Amino acid sequence: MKFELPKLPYAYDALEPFIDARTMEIHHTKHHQGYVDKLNLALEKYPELFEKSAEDLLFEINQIPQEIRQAVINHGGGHSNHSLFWTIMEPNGGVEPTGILAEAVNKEFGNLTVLKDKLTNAGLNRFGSGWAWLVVNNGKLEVYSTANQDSPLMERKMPILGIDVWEHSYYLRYFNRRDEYLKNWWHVVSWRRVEANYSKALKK
Ligand code: MN3
Repeated sequence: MKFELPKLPYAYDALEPFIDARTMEIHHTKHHQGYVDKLNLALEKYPELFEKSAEDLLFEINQIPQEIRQAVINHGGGHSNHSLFWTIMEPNGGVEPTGILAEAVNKEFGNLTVLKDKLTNAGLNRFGSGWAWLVVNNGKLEVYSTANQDSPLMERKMPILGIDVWEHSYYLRYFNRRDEYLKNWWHVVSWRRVEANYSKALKK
């Protein structure tokens, strides 16, 4: 089955004022849709690959035919990364985690503020376009960033939180001020969903 653009779990204006409605709409209907369309196009010659999820394609990236591998990295990555991104944001977000994620964060980073600073810096220091990530790597939490749409899944790391730092995710409201976007992004993070992703990632 061809890949499809997932519906947003909230309205385009739900994350205002931190992320504006116009940005959300263009980001979802143009950028994310573009990754979905180009992923579908790339797989046309290998229709058996439509049976896999984008996540499986990325996880087994070395088994993808050479001629479409970079397209799967770019557009499969774009599809997978954005599908995660929409779900780890929510209106009235920022409610701090209290369960197993909070425990792991305190153990590995000291406290949540340290983790947020690390993620913010990962996003700030990513030159050009890319993502800041909180991943589970061999059962442990890790912060890092990737360029372009490169997915942590290609390195066998399970992404549980990703912050899009491509300019298209903030330029209309914040212009060149990525630091301000990242500071405000914490108002929309859904730690509840990140925690659910964490508990799933531990089982893999
Ligand atoms: Mn994006």
